[in-house]
Amino acid sequence: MPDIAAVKAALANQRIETPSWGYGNSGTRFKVFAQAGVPRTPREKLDDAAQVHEFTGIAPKVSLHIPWDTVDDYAALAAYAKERNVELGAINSNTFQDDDYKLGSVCHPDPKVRRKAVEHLLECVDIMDATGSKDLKLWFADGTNYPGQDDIVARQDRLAESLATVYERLGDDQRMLLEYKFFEPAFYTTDVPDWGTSYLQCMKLGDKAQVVVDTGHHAPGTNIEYIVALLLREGKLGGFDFNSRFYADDDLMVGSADPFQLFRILHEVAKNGGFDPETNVAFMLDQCHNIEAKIPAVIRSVMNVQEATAKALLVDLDALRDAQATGDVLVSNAVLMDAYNTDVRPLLAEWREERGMHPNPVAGYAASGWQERIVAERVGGDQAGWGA
Ligand code: AOS
Ligand code: ZN
Ligand code: ZN
Repeated sequence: MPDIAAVKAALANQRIETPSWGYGNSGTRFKVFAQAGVPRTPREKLDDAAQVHEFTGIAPKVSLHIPWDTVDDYAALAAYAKERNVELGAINSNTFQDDDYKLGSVCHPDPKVRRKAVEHLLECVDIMDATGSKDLKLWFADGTNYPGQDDIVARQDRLAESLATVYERLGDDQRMLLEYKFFEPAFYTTDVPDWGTSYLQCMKLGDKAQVVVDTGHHAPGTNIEYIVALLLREGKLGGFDFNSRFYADDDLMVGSADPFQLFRILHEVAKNGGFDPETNVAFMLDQCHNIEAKIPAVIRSVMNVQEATAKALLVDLDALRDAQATGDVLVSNAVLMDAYNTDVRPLLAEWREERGMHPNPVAGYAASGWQERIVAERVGGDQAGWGA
């Protein structure tokens, strides 16, 4: 069995990035349910993210979304984050909330619209320079609704050209992470629908372009861990947008719909070096908490990833390899299931206590008084954008 001290040491290296938009009000296209105490400014989002980090110990980074998190002085925002014991993570671009983008952004048939979209992406890199962020995370709502509406290959060419311009602008230690999603908002074609398209675009761009796997962006039944294993093998897994789905891109708490799938994904990550700092996989959440309290939901999500990680680290890889080599199907499967069925909560409570933390982050946060304070002090909270 894996050595528990080694498992605990590996857990100490884990870093999960939480999304600024997860702290704001969000909803569906039918209704946004406003909650008391939600942040009114990017700084207040950072204040809340700092609470998540304080009670979990593994969530020191916060992703920003531009223009939702626009401020006058990004360096000052990064300094504010540091004062709160967190730091700014990926910069997420937004080329999907402007009338000009009705027919697409970086794939739009009109070069003027493409230029506008690229200018926005370049501005995001400027922001990265100011904040010290290393990752530009790109998701494009581009696509078509009707057969014949536009030329599929020409749109790929426009995408490649637009991305190349932004790629050239990246600093040596900056990356571009290209997300894919097989549907929504377009109904017929989507310009980056799957990992293959993202991979092909990234491969042509170079080493600083990698694929992001958003766990909510696949057709039902897709074997996501298989995609993860292949991308790790190619050195092209840039990161995750973690969330859960029952039907579409639900953006529910990671590990809530299918904790076994999360375990299987993290097993492939663990087995294929994805937790090694050199591999540089960004473990991000991309969630919206429409009906549940936001900070406790983010804490719960971080804990769900941590629990699945602990189980993945408990897989006896030697026993697994032996069983696989001898073709012992039942033992191979049993090795995985033994790890998955282990209750790691006592181990994690002990791990937290060893670090001077509350053994139960949800209870620790509830007892802290922070929720009561923000409900009393903040009036008129910010909207996250929507339930994206
Ligand atoms: C959209 O479905 C993607 O998941 C993006 O990551 C998006 O930018 C994010 O959800 C915030 O809206
Ligand atoms: Zn996403
Ligand atoms: Zn999404």
